[in-house]
Amino acid sequence: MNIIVTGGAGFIGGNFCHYMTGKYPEDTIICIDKLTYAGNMETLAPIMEKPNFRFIRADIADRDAIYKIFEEEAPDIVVNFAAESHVDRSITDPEVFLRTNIIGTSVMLDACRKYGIKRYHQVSTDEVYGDLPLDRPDLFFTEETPIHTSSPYSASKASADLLVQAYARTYKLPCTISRCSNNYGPYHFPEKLIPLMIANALNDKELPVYGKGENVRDWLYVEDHCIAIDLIIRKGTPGEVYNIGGHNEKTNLEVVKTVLAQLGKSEDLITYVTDRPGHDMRYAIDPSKIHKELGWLPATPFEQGIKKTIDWYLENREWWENIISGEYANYYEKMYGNR
Ligand code: NAD
Ligand code: TDX
Repeated sequence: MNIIVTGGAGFIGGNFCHYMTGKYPEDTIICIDKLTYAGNMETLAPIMEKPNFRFIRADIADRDAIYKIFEEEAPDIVVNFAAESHVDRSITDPEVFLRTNIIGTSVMLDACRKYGIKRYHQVSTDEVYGDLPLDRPDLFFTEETPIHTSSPYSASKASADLLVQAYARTYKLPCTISRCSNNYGPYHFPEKLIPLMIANALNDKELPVYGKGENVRDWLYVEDHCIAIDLIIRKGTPGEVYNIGGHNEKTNLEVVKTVLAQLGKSEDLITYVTDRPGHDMRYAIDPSKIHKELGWLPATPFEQGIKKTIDWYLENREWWENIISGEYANYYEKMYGNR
């Protein structure tokens, strides 16, 4: 099979390309990525020479470029990871989120309609459900929870989901959607909580915790997300949404303290900074549908996953130090300079 993976030079898409090229030598993975600030060819370096992997630099919102790729590659399956993915950036500059996450998704869907496809899979997020209160630990997001977004990022991802559902119903396009909780693991860009805290701690820099650090996220090791998507594209029912989550809720402060403890660094590095505007309080996924229908369960417990992740950042300093020394340095100054 020919499988197009968009956004494969990013965090989760990159891990997915590693996973799929290793597991299915008979399939061809064609990675399409625009290489924005978040795309990194170093992430793909270990698989670039594999005979079943190809990289094409293209923008998913560029209709001509995408149609040409479909004509040449005749994909059976498309998995759309490509997105602007950082909530803080969406608050500062929403427009590019609308272009990539909404227009880009519509171009990918149109290409699938025009050239035909066995499956289109949209990689979405639990953030489309909004947030849950801290004092109701009994509440979880199910696939029936209404869309209720908070940030320009989540609004753009929810818009994309609605488009996918419209194409599935109106044009009978065989689509699936997955909505996953927060991922962590290797190749995670150091603007997101866990890799930022690891990098700052290793550099003895302050660890900026938003507000009181009491917001809760449901953390899933990235490989478990990749396994779930692989199951959905092969065995999931077209037209369905699948929630993916680890039942692994932690406050941000717990996560930050875990990172510091593992690195043997002092909690004095923690600095409380101005909260994110519109900051979602708690995300918590009910993954029972994907468990019952496809037999998926997370394989990596947090204690094991966070250790593997920290070890990876220790062993791959060059990967993240190159990022920090580049464009990202300017972004960091802009985002945290006056906080
Ligand atoms: P990322 O920011 O690390 O990677 C995004 C990739 O998309 C980058 O390689 C970037 O170059 C590429 N890209 C951006 N705009 C593009 C465009 N117009 N055309 C082609 N490529 C483009 O993001 P991530 O954390 O790996 O997230 C991947 C997907 O998973 C996103 O759709 C995100 O919404 C979703 N998701 C992420 C998480 C998480 O915790 N990180 C959780 C749930 C869902
Ligand atoms: O410096 C920081 N300090 C801090 O306290 C950063 C970067 C984050 N935080 C907090 C904000 C959140 O409560 O940590 C939590 C996690 O923040 P992010 O890593 O930015 O992730 P989040 O906002 O939860 O969104 C993530 O999960 C869902 C991904 O970035 C999205 O792409 C995904 O859809």
